[in-house]
Amino acid sequence: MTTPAPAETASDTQTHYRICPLCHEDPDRLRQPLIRRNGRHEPATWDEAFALIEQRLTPLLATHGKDALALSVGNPTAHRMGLLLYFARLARATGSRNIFSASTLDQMPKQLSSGWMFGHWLSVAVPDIERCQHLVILGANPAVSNGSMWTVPDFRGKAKALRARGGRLVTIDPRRTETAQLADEHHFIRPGGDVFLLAAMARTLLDDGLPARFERLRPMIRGLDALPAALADFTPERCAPLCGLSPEAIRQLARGLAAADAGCLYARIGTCTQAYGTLASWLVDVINTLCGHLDAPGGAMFARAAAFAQNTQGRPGLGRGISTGRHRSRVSGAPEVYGELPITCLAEEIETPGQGQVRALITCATNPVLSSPGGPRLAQALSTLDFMVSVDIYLNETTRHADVILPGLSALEEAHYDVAFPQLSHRNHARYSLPVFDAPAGHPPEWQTLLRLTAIVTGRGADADVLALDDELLDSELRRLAGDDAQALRAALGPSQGPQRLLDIALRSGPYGDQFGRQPGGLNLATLAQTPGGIDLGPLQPRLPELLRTPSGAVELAPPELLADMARARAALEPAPGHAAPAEATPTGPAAPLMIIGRREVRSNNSWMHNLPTLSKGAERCTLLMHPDDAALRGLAAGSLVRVHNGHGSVQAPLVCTDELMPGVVSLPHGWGHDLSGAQLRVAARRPGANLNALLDDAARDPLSGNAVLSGEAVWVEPAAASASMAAVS
Ligand SMILES: Nc1nc2c(c(=O)[nH]1)N[C@H]1C(S)=C(S)[C@@H](COP(=O)(O)OP(=O)(O)OC[C@H]3O[C@@H](n4cnc5c(=O)[nH]c(N)nc54)[C@H](O)[C@@H]3O)O[C@H]1N2
Ligand SMILES: Nc1nc2c(c(=O)[nH]1)N[C@H]1C(S)=C(S)[C@@H](COP(=O)(O)OP(=O)(O)OC[C@H]3O[C@@H](n4cnc5c(=O)[nH]c(N)nc54)[C@H](O)[C@@H]3O)O[C@H]1N2
Ligand SMILES: [Mo]
Repeated sequence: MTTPAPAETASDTQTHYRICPLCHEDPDRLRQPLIRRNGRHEPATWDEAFALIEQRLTPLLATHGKDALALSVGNPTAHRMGLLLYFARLARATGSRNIFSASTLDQMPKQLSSGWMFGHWLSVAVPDIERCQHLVILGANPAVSNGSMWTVPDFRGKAKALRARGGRLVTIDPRRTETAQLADEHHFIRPGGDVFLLAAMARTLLDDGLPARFERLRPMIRGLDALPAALADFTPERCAPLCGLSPEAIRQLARGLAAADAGCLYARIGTCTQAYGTLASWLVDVINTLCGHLDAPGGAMFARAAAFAQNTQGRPGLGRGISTGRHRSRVSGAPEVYGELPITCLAEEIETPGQGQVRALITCATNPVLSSPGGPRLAQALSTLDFMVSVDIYLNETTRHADVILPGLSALEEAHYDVAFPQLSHRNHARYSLPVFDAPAGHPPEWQTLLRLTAIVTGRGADADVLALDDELLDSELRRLAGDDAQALRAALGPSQGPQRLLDIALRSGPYGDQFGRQPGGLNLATLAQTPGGIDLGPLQPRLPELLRTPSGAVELAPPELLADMARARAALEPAPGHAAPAEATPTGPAAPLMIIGRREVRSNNSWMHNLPTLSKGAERCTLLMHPDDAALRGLAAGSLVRVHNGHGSVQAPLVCTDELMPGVVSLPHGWGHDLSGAQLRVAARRPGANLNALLDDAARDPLSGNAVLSGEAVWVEPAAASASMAAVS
């Protein structure tokens, strides 16, 4: 299933990229809707596309009910104001329980543990790096990723400044990453072993006695008393084999943090995408709290975002908290978390007949055929759907299954405000960017496309007046928020519509806002738009207890769900009678499995930037990294093509030998595998790379958050067929 190489050369394609290495100029980026007819995607008008959606979706929903329509939304949504604000409206309007997203391939464990501890899903503590003197980074590579659940532009510059002022940077990762190369100290960790490292660190802190700095937090927290028992079994000695760090190193990491006046432990995707993701995410905040670094300058602090932040709304210091499991997935019984089900449940929900079976799907800015474990299975399932719509800018591995593809505008053709990221920022700020180019005539912005889909699924039809619908939705939201003042607020907003209007409301009613005139000089969209570089709202400020929205009004240090889940980790600690501990039992010979992890790269963004010549030229990036000793043991030559396989799949990639990998661990980046027929990604197809997710188990999840396990799956590596190997090296 290989797409034939296109006739044009790389230099032909490069002439299309005069402005910037964004997809704006990519000739493969879709500029009009596509409809699939007789297995081929053909250009169509917007009216034809929406009419077909109405014609197919309406009877399907009438016959099979709301849950027959699933929605799946992906990462670029977070970077487009219209998508983020209006996808939520569409999802709500469908009333479907089958809502999926890339969050369960990513940060759901951190959102869940933060929700339980602080009362809201986006109350996530981030390092105050500009004042930090001791930063420990676990399972994250901000030098490449630019920070995640931590908005921190120019991480490199900030890391260097931290060291220049005498601070210390420590990294813990199965790979000596680009971030590790900036650090004073690096430790390897066994993939999936974080909960054991963190529990042993927390136990060390309790054993040592908490620093005086902790006393500031004591009156604001609940559950401290439950920790000693929960952590009792997790001695550094028992945890060491499971995490791969020595007991001395574990103690020293805990004591280093406790001794620092301004210190912070930051952990990210490496600690989330594993079977103990929520436990690990929680223990990170437990450690920061026990050290007294939570909510302290230079420690782990909370942003106060100018707009859209739930933790700036409602009654300060108290709230309903969060809940999960309001419904469960039909086939596996996975609990709903933050309104979603795990994306790795989507395939089985399509495959399994019965009441509530998923028969239709709307995808929005997501490519789960490559980005989710079990992608080949999902692709097969998508091909059996009765109807599929993709709101997407490419005909790719996922959208090739869609009956209708509805493309958005290029990022340069729309205004932008980051709805989510300022809530996770290392510094408070607000920035609004105006479009660089006018939108092409007749091409609706994505918020209007999503509203038209909303109109269709709510029975108003494809010809509904979407601007009237926008007004209507706004009015009902204003009534809910402002009650009797709704009319006055509406009048104060003027004639704007869509995401801009929502942004204006959010800014004006936000913590720096003009409060619709009651706070002269405060923020509104008009003033922000006049400051193209954005407005610096200053360093992070302590926010406890005001930020909290827990029912108790305290930081919940020991949520019952997490205490209960510690039993799983405890079971892994205790070797079965007469057996060696799991880590010690791991075979080490040439036939031994290796543990596979992923990797990010500056020139690649998940699965969708491989079609841009500027980013894809140069050395092959989809390579398998392996420690030289592991390669020697298996007789594998550096530069050769190797086959990586297990019970889930088999892929091939060129081998790179490097001691930056922990022995026993191999690394392959995700988002590759552009050799599936029916996609139109002509540059990417030339060097398709291998799909890491074809090797991962789509049934492996963190039971609390539903997050997929992406780290530590066992694989075997052997030389690929000799003929294929020659082709790859030539
Ligand atoms: N093994 C492994 N798998 C992983 C990860 C990992 O570390 N290891 N990382 C996971 C993470 S953190 C994430 S976030 C997910 C990402 O997974 P997804 O959310 O599925 O994101 P992508 O695969 O990048 O696909 C993005 C899609 O959005 C489309 N798109 C781009 N811009 C726009 C736009 O402006 N509008 C619209 N409508 N569409 C647009 C692209 O064409 C593409 O189809 O991958 C996850 N998968
Ligand atoms: N250039 C670029 N930037 C990106 C992206 C991209 O694809 N390219 N993706 C964006 C997205 S969607 C996200 S979510 C963020 C992610 O941002 P980061 O969290 O910084 O992501 P990674 O670079 O994948 O770093 C994860 C690290 O965890 C390590 N790791 C793997 N398994 C384990 C484990 O079991 N335990 C521990 N402790 N570590 C482990 C990996 O070796 C890797 O170094 O990046 C964002 N930024
Ligand atoms: Mo992500």
